[in-house]
Amino acid sequence: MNLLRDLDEAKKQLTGKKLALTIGNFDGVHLGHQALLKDLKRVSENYGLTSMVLTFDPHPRAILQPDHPFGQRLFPVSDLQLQMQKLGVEILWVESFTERLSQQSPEAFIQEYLNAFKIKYLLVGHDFHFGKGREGKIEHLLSWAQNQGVQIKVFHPHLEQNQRVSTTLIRQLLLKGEVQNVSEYLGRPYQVQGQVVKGHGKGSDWGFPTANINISAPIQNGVYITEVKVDKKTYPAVTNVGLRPTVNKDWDILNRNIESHLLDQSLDLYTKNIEVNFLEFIRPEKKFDTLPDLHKQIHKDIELAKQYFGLG
Ligand code: RBF
Ligand code: MG
Repeated sequence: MNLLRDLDEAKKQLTGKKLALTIGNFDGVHLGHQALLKDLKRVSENYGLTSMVLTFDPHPRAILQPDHPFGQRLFPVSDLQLQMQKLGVEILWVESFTERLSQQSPEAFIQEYLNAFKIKYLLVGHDFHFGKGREGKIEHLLSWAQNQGVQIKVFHPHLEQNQRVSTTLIRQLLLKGEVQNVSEYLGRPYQVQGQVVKGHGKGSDWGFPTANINISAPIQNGVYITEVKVDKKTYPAVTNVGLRPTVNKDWDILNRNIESHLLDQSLDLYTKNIEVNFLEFIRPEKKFDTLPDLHKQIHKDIELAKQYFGLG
């Protein structure tokens, strides 16, 4: 897969290429996105076109609505790149989303980003908008396409178990801890990645060493059955997401922590980069009256996770 980073690079690399293009955020590359990308690939193969995805980073919402609760991406751009590659996309163009781009009229966007290229097929989601204030609508594209001889396809929401799959749906499920449903809509588990930092080491003292990462993730606080990937190996685990109210005196909201205990392992993962895949929700995080109560519960959580993995 070829990676493009800006308009100049795109102009240089795409001269003479006939394109099957799609434009969008593709945050999460969920099953709906995957269906659309398969259509892009099929059409490009059938008609001898080069398949290309144009996407933006940061997510336009982060610039347009900085206070929006869904400002944060579900998955980083590096993951988007990986998924696009897996799906056989030939060119991925990640354009910087800037103030300037956000102020561009729909006409200017068409002029600068579409007319510069030989687009034969343009595939967009039904809710696609572009240009300043989301003023650019699919109707704009349809009349442009008619003049240019471009074929346009508007992709309708993908249904899975009678649900329209969308990034918003996935976000809502994550905020309820429903990670099993999330996996079904994503086609893979929700995951976070980060570098293991020093905890206060109490987990080890209490017989359940943990690997902590300090990243914010748009997921419900609670205890989950997970898989932790590190150094290309996968370990069954149990993970607490939250504020540790039992031990944290002033429940520092900013100090949200993702803490994983690897089942039947005693690895020191300090400074390693780990990936936590969320498989099942066990229970919400809770403030216990005493430490022994907390420990008893954590040992129950560990037992439940072991049963899930058939670890007796
Ligand atoms: N801390 C809490 O205050 N409440 C919890 O419900 C809670 N559940 C946990 C479940 C698991 C499986 C693990 C590994 C940790 C949990 N913790 C919880 C965090 C716990 O307080 C922390 O691991 C120790 O303080 C050691 O850092
Ligand atoms: Mg720890």
